[in-house]
Amino acid sequence: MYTKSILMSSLLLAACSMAQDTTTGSSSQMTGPDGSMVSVQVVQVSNMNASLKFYPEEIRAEAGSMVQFQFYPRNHTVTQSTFDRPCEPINNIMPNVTGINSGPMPPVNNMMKVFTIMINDTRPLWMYCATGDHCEKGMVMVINAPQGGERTLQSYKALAARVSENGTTTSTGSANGTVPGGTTEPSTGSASSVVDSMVGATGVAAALFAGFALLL
Ligand SMILES: [Cu+2]
Repeated sequence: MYTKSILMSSLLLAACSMAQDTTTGSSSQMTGPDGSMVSVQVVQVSNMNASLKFYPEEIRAEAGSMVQFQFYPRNHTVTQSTFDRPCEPINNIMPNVTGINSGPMPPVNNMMKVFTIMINDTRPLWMYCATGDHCEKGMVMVINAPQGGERTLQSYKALAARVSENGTTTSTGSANGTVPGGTTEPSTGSASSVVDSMVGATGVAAALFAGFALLL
């Protein structure tokens, strides 16, 4: 019924007491095991109209906070790329980076799937949907975009749109390990880690409860 594609983060939430807010881009608070509050921001992946967008498309997330992607029908993914190569998994470009990748998240029995990541630091996380041509059509978002400079959501989206024009779409299983010069992306490690990936019943609160119950 659910897929739980990993894994413990360093944070194990024993109890969650939260004020649920279902509005787009909302932030909820959860109580961690040490009693401190953990912030959880929600990003909608598509919506009830099946639009090819994230809501919101740009957020800032502090280190130690969490971001939960909530998947609306149809099948979408949340996949990390580099800024320079949108629509391509970051580990195709940088083999030493695992990268965030939810994999396909189709709805099951009309239940919403969620995918939650822990933000480990505030380096940029450029994200896209790897389903079909969704990325090229603008289904991209960024967490902690650089302040100032040219690496903006708009330029990332423009690069993504050019992928289809060039016909150089993502190749799966690529052995290409070339790291393009001049990149400012992290060369090692990841700015975030996956907390959980599963089907939730009704929104963030239930989803988080379900997820953490699985960990106990
Ligand atoms: Cu999509």
